[in-house]
Amino acid sequence: MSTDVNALSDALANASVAPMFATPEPLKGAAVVYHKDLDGADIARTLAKVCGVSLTSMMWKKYNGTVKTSPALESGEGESASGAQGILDWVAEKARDGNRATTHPAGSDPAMVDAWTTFEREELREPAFTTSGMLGGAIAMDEGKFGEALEALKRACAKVNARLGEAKFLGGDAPSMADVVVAATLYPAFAKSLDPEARDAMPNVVRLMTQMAAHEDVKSVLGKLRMCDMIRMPKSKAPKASTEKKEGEKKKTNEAKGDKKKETGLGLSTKRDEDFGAWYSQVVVAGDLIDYYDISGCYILKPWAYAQWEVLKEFFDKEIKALDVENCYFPMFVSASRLEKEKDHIEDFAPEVAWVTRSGETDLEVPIAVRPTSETVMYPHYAQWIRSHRDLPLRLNQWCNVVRWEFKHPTPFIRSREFLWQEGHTAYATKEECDVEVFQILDLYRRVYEEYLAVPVVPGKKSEKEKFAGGLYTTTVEAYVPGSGRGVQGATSHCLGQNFSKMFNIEFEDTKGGKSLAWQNSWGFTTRTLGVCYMVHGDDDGLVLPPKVAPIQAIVIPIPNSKLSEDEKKKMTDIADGMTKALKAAGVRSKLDARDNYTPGWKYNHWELKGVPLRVEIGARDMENGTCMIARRDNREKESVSIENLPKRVLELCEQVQKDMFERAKKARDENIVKLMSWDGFVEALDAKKLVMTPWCNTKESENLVKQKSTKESEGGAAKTLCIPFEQPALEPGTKCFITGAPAECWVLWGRSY
Ligand code: 87F
Repeated sequence: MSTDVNALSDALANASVAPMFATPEPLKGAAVVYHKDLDGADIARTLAKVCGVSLTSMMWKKYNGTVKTSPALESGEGESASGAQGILDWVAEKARDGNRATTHPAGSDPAMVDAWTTFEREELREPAFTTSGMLGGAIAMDEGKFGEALEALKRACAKVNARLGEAKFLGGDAPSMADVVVAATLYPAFAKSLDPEARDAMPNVVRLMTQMAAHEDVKSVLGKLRMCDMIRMPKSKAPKASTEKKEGEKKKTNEAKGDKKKETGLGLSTKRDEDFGAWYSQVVVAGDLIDYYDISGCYILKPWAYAQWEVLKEFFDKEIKALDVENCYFPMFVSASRLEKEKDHIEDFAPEVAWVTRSGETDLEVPIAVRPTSETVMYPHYAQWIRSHRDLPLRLNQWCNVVRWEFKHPTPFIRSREFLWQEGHTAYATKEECDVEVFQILDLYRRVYEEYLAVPVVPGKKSEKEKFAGGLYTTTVEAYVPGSGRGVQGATSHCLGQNFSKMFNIEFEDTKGGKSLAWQNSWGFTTRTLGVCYMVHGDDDGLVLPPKVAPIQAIVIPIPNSKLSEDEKKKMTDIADGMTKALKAAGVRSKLDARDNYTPGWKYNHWELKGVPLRVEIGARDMENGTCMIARRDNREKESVSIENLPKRVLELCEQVQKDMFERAKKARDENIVKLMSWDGFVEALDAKKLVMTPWCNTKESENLVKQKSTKESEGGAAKTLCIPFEQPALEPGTKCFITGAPAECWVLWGRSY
């Protein structure tokens, strides 16, 4: 085809000129491209439009030429080309020969432009088309292939992103052919398969896309750029009773894991260590914890998650009652005058407050806020209730929801716009009493994480910059997520000092008849705790729940085979039922899964995804021997046990699993905290997903400096102080702050964080 380019050139009609591109020489003649939807002709059509090559678009059914593949092109001179690439090549050549200033604008490196168009063809196009095609229904969904394509797409985008980091456009300062083809290719991928989390990782590509999408000629061919808010997988077909059963009977026992997944259609398509964010998004849905809702940042907590929240709630509720804290409930609405009373407290948070401004069609006379926390809701009433030292201490807690209209990327459990929590608000006559309570509560938070969720935490004090601005000091338990390398604030217990009592006039007559301001604390933990647990323990097969919070600790699954008579099958179910009852009687949260419309393989996957710690299987051989099998979710070990000993062994294993999970998480955490004495290696350590302990001068300026430098020196984002751990390594006299060189006051823990 290349030999006839000049002839074709002559045959092309005058063409419009893209305003943001160098003006091409008008080309003469015309060509028609016949295409179906989603067949790749978009790239050629866009390039043609932008570069002023006249290309008319016709639907495939109008085509009466000889080639079989869509799209196809015919020029006025009888020239033809077929297939997306063939047509793109033709257009590119046409544009290039007609006006090289457009495809390779002045100031660009021609080799670079060509390299990026080759890259588009060889690395970007296939995964972009596969993912958006599968999600859009044009290509049959194959979850394995989809996962691979999505990974490849992200890798390719990462390359584009890295290149754009140094340049305005792929070819240099002006948009070139490479920018057009890359943008056109990514258009459907941005609409369907690159969700906000994926896009967060490629800010330069997003910039290129929005720039290109603003281009009139691009818009006229490709339309408005739509960005997907989440990947919507086509609904997987629920296993049909009859076919599932037949498959199960056809297959003998112990299918290989891969086969099992194929058979059941269950399983995660993204591996945790390949794309942590995507893995987490999948695991919380596949693990039956949440469902998405039609308001961004709001999630449905399904029974499987809510039951875990209830376990934590029950523990904590009992413990605080033992400390004489009483439960109560305050309204969820707060007036502007009260909310804004404590200026320091609200200043930073104001943008996140949600307001009710209307009822029906009528605007409210004064808008009311939805509680983001209840200090300002409760304290005006504390002022009324507290008159004398005899009214103290006042120790109240409420279990409720709060709303914070976050603008950062939402993540189920970790950052949502509405969440559940407990908030404790106490008032004492003295600071000493407050101090004691702050630490009692912090230790309960530590226990929630370590004893229940099997997640190790670092208890410590927040820096001045990171503490709750309305209070005196903030204590925290900080967890670590190895998969993302981020720290996460687990829960906080604040001493508020007398700041709020001053503002809200919480005054009491002391023992000597004088007036004193109350000393106050507030403390809270949220449903985030659960998200941390899922992130820390989950694996490529789904959730891994610690026994202490698992709503079902042991799932009992009978494995009948096709040789068994109906009577024998019934007998097996009865035995399994008896085993379940014995487990329940021993205090094990257990359940029998005797559903006959699912195969054992399907059930294994199902309960694995949900993270059930122990699976108890009983097969035909077991039935003869009076035994059963126990399989651990956390390390996949299996053991045979007599049915008689089952409850005792399951109880032992629950303890063992709980302990092992904690130890494993602790080891992973400890291995990922590095000590550094200077800035050298700081960003490298963060990039290697580590937390960093350093000697520190304990000043806000140094924290700002670290924020600045870590942002500049890496694309992974800023680091901040997580806490000043209460357990401090020895600080040799004369040790200098790692960043300012001033005398160090303490060790501090740094990290990127949620
Ligand atoms: C968002 C909007 C408005 C956090 C907010 O930590 C106000 C706030 O006050 C706000 N986000 N906070 C701090 C909450 C402090 C404190 N409250 C009681 C707790 C634990 C429970």
